[in-house]
Amino acid sequence: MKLSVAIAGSEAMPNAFVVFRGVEESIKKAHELGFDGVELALKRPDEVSKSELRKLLKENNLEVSAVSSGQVFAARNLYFTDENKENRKELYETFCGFIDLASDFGGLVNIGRTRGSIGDRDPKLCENLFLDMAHSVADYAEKQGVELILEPVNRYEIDFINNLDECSALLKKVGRKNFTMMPDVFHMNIEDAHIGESLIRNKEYVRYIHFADTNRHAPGDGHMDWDEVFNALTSIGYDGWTTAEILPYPDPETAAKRTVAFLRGKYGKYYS
Ligand code: LER
Ligand code: MN
Repeated sequence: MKLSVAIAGSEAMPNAFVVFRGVEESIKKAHELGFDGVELALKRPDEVSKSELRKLLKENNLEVSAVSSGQVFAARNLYFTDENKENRKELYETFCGFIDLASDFGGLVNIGRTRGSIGDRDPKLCENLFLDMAHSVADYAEKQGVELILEPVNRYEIDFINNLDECSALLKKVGRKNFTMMPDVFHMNIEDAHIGESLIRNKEYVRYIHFADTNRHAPGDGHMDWDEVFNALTSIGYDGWTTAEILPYPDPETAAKRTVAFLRGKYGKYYS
């Protein structure tokens, strides 16, 4: 497995759930502290220049693990279940931009809160709005060799697709090879009855994973059963990215250092 850390541009909102802010400084820090990659949490595709990014990654011997889109929802209020035509167009164009970026860097684009909520609307209508946008972005992504990864998110942040079973059921309806799943063990701790069993039951779709402890602090700083997480991932043959998407507590550097020390220490054999 490989270890990545979520980062964002310097003006990212507090709820971006990233460790470091400012792309250039973050990439340097991630390298210094012992990560293999960075997940780019972006509001807009043009926040980073491809040539600048390529240079920084090369200098720091890092990869992009994925492009994530939570801020497109949190800061721009764009989401898959929106009925408004203009907003849908803007969302589609934003995702095409992320897909273009991912076609050179990492090959994966996440859909977390950006799927949007249901609220008091008809759930079937919302599902159809989601599927319509999912098919459009999957078609574009397929041409670019990129995959979309849908993230189950806990009920306190969104009311649509909270656990892995719900996500798999929706992914079956999406029915595209390049549209799979990104579990986040922080959300799973709230929503899935059993983390290990749920990962195993939904293994067909598990493509990428977010790591945080139960309190969203660095892995090892809460009461997550990490043996269970690693045993389940090993049993399904998972050998991809594990990305720390945690609160920068007590400060970004300490949170990142504690993540690396814990995962490369106690669970080092999974990262060699
Ligand atoms: C939000 O809680 C989260 O986990 C992000 O990865 C998705 O927007
Ligand atoms: Mn997450």
